[in-house]
Amino acid sequence: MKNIIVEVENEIAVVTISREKSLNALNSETLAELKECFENIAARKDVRVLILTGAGKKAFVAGADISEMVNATPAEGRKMGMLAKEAFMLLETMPQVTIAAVNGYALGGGCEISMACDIRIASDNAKFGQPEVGLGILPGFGGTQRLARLVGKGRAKEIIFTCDQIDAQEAYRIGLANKVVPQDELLDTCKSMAEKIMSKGSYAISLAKEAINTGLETDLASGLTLEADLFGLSFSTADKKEGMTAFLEKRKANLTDF
Ligand code: DAK
Repeated sequence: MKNIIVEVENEIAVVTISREKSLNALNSETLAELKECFENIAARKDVRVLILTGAGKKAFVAGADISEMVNATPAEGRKMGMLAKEAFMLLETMPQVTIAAVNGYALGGGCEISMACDIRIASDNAKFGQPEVGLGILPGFGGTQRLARLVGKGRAKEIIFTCDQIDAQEAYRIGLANKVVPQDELLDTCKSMAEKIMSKGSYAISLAKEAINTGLETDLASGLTLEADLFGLSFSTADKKEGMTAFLEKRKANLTDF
């Protein structure tokens, strides 16, 4: 792969978008590589957490690649949009837990790809924003949908309509970032959160992720029914037996299902 680096260690995949000269802007080639990478990781049993980050200390992802978009036809724009939609959906729905390590600018498509992750941890120099309407387009990689779901309709409209950049502390305050840490500690913080998550039942976590993601897109009664179904399914696992037996025997559980 030319534009991304994938490193797997201790069941954690660190995926680095590596186009530092253009602040890791997403061109079609990078989106295609991300799609392939997410497909591969989703099928792997030896990866339980994916951490997504950008190369360098300045940017996570400064958006879609403007130099590629400037002369794109509507058909090319649509193709790029579909590629991003497929890649982002894979990221959002994969059974693994996904953490965006936001190490600088997360603008436009950069903010949008971070929002397709389960959790966002920001470095203290991170800046989030949706500058698209200043370019004569609107957020098209899910920004109008995911931002409103994360921070509410009013705040999402303000961020999108004004193009204001939100610093890391403000992102934390409004629920866009889960945590803010010094830049030097960003990756280690993400990895220790990953380790904590991996010490729990990975299969149960994947079911909880599905219940949250799908449930939030439906009415409460249907969401609760889905939760009950997945709850029932969790009773079929070895982890459920081991987890409960370990509690009763006052020992640490060894949960292995995934
Ligand atoms: N695309 C291409 N190149 C970019 C870029 C981008 N998004 N952002 C930065 N660069 C490049 C700059 O052109 C510059 O290149 P050189 O001049 O060195 O060759 C290099 O990265 C360093 O950037 P700056 O010199 O500008 O650095 P500064 O520190 O002065 O400023 C900045 C940093 C992040 C504030 C600034 O670079 C900036 O404003 N960047 C653009 C941010 C932006 O507007 N992002 C949103 C892009 S629009 C679609 C759906 C969705 C989308 C597209 C299509 N479809 C459905 C089809 C998404 C759209 C977007 O994301």
